[in-house]
Amino acid sequence: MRKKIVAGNWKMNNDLAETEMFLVELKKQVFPENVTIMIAPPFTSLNHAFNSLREHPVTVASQNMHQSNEGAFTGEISAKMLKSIGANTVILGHSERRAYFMEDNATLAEKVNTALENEMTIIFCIGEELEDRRNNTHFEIIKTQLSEGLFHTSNKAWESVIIAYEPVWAIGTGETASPEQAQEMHHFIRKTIAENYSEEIADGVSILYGGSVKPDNATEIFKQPDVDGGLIGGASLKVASFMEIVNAFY
Ligand code: G2H
Repeated sequence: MRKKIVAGNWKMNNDLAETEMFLVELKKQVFPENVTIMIAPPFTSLNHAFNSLREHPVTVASQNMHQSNEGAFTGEISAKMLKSIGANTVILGHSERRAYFMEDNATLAEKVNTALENEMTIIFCIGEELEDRRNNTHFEIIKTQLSEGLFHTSNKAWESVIIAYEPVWAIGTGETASPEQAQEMHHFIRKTIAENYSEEIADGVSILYGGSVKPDNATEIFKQPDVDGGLIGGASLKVASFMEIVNAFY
């Protein structure tokens, strides 16, 4: 049975006081046992969130990290720093990192290696742009992102990898991939993993959908056989809508 996961990617939202308000509300909730819940606050709130949620079944993840373990990289955060505050999970390759911070597949492959060396769990994001879908190159783009960023890893690495498929054209736009489009791509991703590793590995990997998931579309998306949950941006910022999505598995 694959893990069902709902992860909230806060992006550059919520200062410390807002984080605290969110956490107070979150800790009042009843969490379903069959869903792994994650939140990825900004760096300034990570330590507080981790300490606050110690007794609660919520994983606190980082939105990014640098590929080097230490050094002269002003403004960056290392895996060791994250682990020292209890953040053992990291989102890598989000399309906003790729687009605005020039993270290419080669850099992401290095980040993947560093995360694995540091025994971290990775939420590896992939997704095509609107142009790619219009040109019918979306499958090719996804295959390249996987092979250049991730497929150099060992079989064992897949115990620590979660994939998030986020079509760029659906991110923060209110536009969502249809459940059928999501299923089609998730199935393709799983098949590609099977071809490069094994059926067993592909069957075990959780593949999350991301891109304007909201309480009113989550159930239809999560119903798809190859969709194992979601990476949620805007709708994860309020506990009420986040929990509706957490409870959207039928
Ligand atoms: C995609 C998603 C979270 P949103 O970036 O990673 O954000 O749900 O706001 O589209």
